[in-house]
Amino acid sequence: MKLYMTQNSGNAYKVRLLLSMLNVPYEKSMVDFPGGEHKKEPFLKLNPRGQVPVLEDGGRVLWGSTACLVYVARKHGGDTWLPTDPAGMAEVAQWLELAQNELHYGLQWARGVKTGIRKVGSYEEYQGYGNAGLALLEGRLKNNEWLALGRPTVGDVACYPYVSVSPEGGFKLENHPAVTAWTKRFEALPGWVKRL
Ligand SMILES: N[C@@H](CCC(=O)N[C@@H](CS)C(=O)NCC(=O)O)C(=O)O
Repeated sequence: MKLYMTQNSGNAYKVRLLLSMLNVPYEKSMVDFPGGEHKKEPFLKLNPRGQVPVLEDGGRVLWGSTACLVYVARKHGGDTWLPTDPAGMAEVAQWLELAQNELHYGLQWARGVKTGIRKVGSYEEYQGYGNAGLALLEGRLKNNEWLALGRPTVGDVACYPYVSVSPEGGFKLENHPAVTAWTKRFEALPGWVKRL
């Protein structure tokens, strides 16, 4: 497998985490963001959205962290990280949904504004979405060790990266003790790797 990524991409980090936790060998292909490689051919053939991550496996090309997580989990993790029974799969999908909405457009974009990567949009609006996401996670994790099914799943993998760096976006994780404890539990899982 080949993972197209950048050093700073939290969405690519999700895929790196799962590949490492499942012990799947892969090659990293670093995309030159400053040089605009992701917005030109031939990269646009891999992902017409012009974004990382992209995963290539034996001629199959998948873009977007959710698709990559689903593929890796089902191909290498059996039912453990993403089951196929309707209720179990849907329970996990709720957290994939949160990761793609409040966490991405809230936590990540607020962080983008604070760190100067993102030049457009309203910090206050992003902060509102992000805080709504953190409150939702806190509510769930107050009484549950993991987001779904009582065990780590791709739901946790998808939510962890942008939560873990949310203080860089001005979010106060100390106000969310259950979320903080969950990040520590996640970091203790076998195969967990640091951001690059
Ligand atoms: N929903 C996509 C979002 C991907 C995304 O926003 N990737 C960022 C890096 S973390 C990117 O490539 N940004 C460049 C751009 O959007 O032009 C996913 O989950 O993979």
